[in-house]
Amino acid sequence: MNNINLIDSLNLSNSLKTIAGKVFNAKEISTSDALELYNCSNLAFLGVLADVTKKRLSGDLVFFNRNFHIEPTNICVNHCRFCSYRRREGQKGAWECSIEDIVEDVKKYRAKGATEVHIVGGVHPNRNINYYVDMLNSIKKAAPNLHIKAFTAVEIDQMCQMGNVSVEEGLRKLKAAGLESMPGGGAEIFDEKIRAEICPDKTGSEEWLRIHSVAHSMGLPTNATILYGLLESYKHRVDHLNRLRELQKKTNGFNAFIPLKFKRENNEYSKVKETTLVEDLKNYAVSRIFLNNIPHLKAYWPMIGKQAAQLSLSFGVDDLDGTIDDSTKIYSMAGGEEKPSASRTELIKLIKELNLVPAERDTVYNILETF
Ligand code: V47
Ligand code: SF4
Repeated sequence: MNNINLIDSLNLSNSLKTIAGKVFNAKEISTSDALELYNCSNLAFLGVLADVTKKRLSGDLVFFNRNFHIEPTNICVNHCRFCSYRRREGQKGAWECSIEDIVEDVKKYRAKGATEVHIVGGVHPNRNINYYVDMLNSIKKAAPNLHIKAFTAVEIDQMCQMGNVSVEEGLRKLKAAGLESMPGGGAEIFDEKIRAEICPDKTGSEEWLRIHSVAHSMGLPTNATILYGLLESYKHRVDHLNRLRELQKKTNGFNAFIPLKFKRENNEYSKVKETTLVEDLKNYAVSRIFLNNIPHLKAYWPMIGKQAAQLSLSFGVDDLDGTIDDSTKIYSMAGGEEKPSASRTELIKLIKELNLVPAERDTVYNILETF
C-alpha cells in the first residue's frame, strides 16, 4: 500500500487529506494546518506524515554522537519558575567549577573518545565575556580537536552585557577562542505573555532570535528548542515553530530542533501534570512536519527516557543526541534520568531494532561511521 492509499484508508476529513497532500508533495504547511494537526488525535496519521518528512531529509539514517556536558555553575541571576537547577550564590547545593576543573573533565572525556563538549550553565552574576574566552582557550589548548558547542543565547546576552561588548563583538571573541556552535536552550516559549509568566527576567524572544541570527551570519550553526507542556496552548507552540521557520528561511543556520518536555520535580510548577507519551509523540510529529526547513529533529533521551526516544524515531525524530556519560544534572534535578549515560552499543541497538541505520556523527552532522 502506498502512502496515498494508506491515508485514504484512515477515513480522514478533507482538510486533513489536503494537509497530507502538501506533505507528500514537500510543500510547507500553514500555521492553521499545524494547529489542525495538533488537534488531530489520529497518531498513526501524524506518524506517517512525520516519517515521510524525516525520510525526505535523512532517509533511514538516525544520528547520535559521543558527547559530554559541562555545567560550569548553577548560580543564576534569573528566576525561571520551571527551573529545578538554579541556586543563589552561597545557597546549599550551589556550585562553581574552576577552569582547571573544566580542563580536567575535558581531558577525561576526550580520552574516552568524546567528539563534542556541550557547555551550558546558570547565568552567573559576576562572570563576563573575558572569563568565558579564557575557558574556551583553555579547553582548546587541552583538546584542540574537540568540538565546542557552548552557551545559550541567554548566557551570551548576559556575558556580553557584563563585559560591555555588543553581541556581535562577544560572539566574534568567543569564536576566535574556539566556539564552533551554540546549543538551542533558553528559547522556552516565544509567546511574550507565557514567557513573562514562566521566566520573567530571561532574555526576550526577539533578542533570543536575533542572537541566533548573528551567530548564523558569522558561520556558527545553532540548535533551537521549545519548552512545552507547561502553560502554553497549541497556538503558542505553533507561533514558536513559525518564528523559527521564518528565521531559518533567512539564515539557514539551525541544525536541529529539540522539543524539551517540561519536567516538574523540585520547581514551582510541581503541581502541573507532565505531558503524556502520546502528547510527546504528537509534538515530535507536528514539529517535524511544520519545520521542514530545519534538517534534524532531536529526541533528548535524558529528558524523555530511552524507550520513549526510541519510539519517537517513528514520529519524525532522526537524532538521539549522544552518549552523555553521566555529565549533566539539569534534567535529573527536575525528574529526568538519574545519572544519564548511554553506550554507543546501546544507542546502535535502539536504532537497529527499528530497522533504521545508526550513524555516528560529529556536531555538524558529518557522518563518522554507520553501523
Ligand atoms: O533552556 C530547564 C530546559 C534547557 C527544565 O542544543 C527544562 O543540543 C524541562 O537547551 N523541564 C537547557 N526543561 C537544555 C538545552 C539542551 C538540551 C539538550 C541538547 C541541546 C542542544 C540543548 O533546559 C533550558 C530549558 O528550556 N529546562 N528546566 C524543566 N524543569
Ligand atoms: Fe537560570 Fe537557566 Fe534555570 Fe533560567 S533555566 S533560572 S536561566 S539556570
